[in-house]
Amino acid sequence: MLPLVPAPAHLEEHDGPGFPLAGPLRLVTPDAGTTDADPVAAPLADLADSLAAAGAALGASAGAPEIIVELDPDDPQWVLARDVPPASLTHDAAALEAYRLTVGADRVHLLAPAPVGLARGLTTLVHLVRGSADAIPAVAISDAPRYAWRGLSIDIARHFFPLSVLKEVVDLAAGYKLNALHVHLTDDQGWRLELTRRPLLTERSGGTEVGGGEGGYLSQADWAELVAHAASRAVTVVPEIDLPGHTHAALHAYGQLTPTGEAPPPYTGTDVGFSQITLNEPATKPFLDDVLGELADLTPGPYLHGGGDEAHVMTRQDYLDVVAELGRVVAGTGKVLVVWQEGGAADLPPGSLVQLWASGTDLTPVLDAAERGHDVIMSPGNHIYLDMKYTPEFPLGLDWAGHVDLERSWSWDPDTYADGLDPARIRGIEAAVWTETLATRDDLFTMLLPRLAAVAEVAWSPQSVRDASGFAGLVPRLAVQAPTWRAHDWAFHPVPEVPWL
Ligand code: TNX
Repeated sequence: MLPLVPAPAHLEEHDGPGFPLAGPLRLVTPDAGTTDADPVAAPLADLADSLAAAGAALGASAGAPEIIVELDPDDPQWVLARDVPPASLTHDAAALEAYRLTVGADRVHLLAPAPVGLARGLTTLVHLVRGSADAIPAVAISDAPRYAWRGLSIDIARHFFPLSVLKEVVDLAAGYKLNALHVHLTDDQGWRLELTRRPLLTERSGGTEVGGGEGGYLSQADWAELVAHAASRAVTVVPEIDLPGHTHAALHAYGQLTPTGEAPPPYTGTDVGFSQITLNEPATKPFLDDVLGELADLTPGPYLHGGGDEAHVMTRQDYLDVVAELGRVVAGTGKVLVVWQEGGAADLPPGSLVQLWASGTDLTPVLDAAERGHDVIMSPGNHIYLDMKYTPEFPLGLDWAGHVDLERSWSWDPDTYADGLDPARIRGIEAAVWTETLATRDDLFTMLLPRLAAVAEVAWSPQSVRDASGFAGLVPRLAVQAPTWRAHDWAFHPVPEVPWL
């Protein structure tokens, strides 16, 4: 058993001695790892740390056992689209995340077509170092992701989580080869990103949250730091402004968005679906232009999430009109729109993505959008909503989508989940953690771990590899992750089915 989550696509274990971890070593790295903004820099630092912790002394000269980290874009074995630079989180970009790693007695050799592939391979190597006693077993790994979009959505609107926690969440996600952090920045209870074109959003709605706590918001400098930190681990940040429902915090800040012109008092409960903005108010279009325009300026990644969920009090026409307007505004910024599944019913710009979430409800908008050529992100609540309780008695979380125990988060196949959805339209999967009931960093990590690691395997590993492993095969690979989580002081739920180390 190799201590790897997610399981690699191809793995051969060889006889003979492995690579010794104690003693002098030589680490040979490419230029790709020399700047902080490079996705190789942070994983290389992790590798150096893990080797030092294992007792290796880096800096040996030629002749010592060596770890060679090397770019080789021209190897014909990589399946690459060579003419255009791929946009992030697309199939072409996923091909760059491939790598090959061979481990023998004298040499570890990591090869990839691009820095992002080296980043993923280094992550594997770090897991091998952490999980091995004296020597990394002799293996040959050839790996690439199943899905291009492998995300986590985190709600910082219901309860606010600051930059420091978000950076840790990036580190956790990247440690399991996830590549998208979707930040739910706005909701009825608060507005969490400073926008200079609309300063009242955070002045009036930055300091409110569920339960009447103090809330908070990300300054523009915080946002830039989060995006840069994510980039250093090859993670793309996808900001969400939830529209046209889930907008009470915006109405509280800018009363002219309401029919009466009056700003309502802040909302600190946990109901959903009661707020709306419509194109019937003349203030709405300028608001959308300002908010989405500035958000686009602040966000280097290609995607803007426009929400679109649970607009329960709107007429269908008002809803479709405002989502179509969202599409026009986002397209005008040059970004790609992502909407929750209900938005699939609207007229969306070509290339927009639709995010499935509500299991057991009407999936028609998703299926129709896919028929029209839109790709789909799979976030079925009954498998990968990590705000669902593990068990009926669990003190944290909700249960509207049922209970999501560890096995449930892992035992499903995105390609066959939704009847009638062409698997070719599935861009990837994204777990979500909503924070109505999660107020502290420990609450948050307790819900993420261990399930996020299991979800990351669903996102990365081929279904055939998971079928061969079975849930029983996942259990020991997860058990060995606990020391790393403890070292970071990340709380986790010690589910009894895993013999935690
Ligand atoms: C549904 S999922 C919501 C959120 C809630 C979540 C709680 C989605 C697009 N909307 O507003 O926080 O359920 O699980």
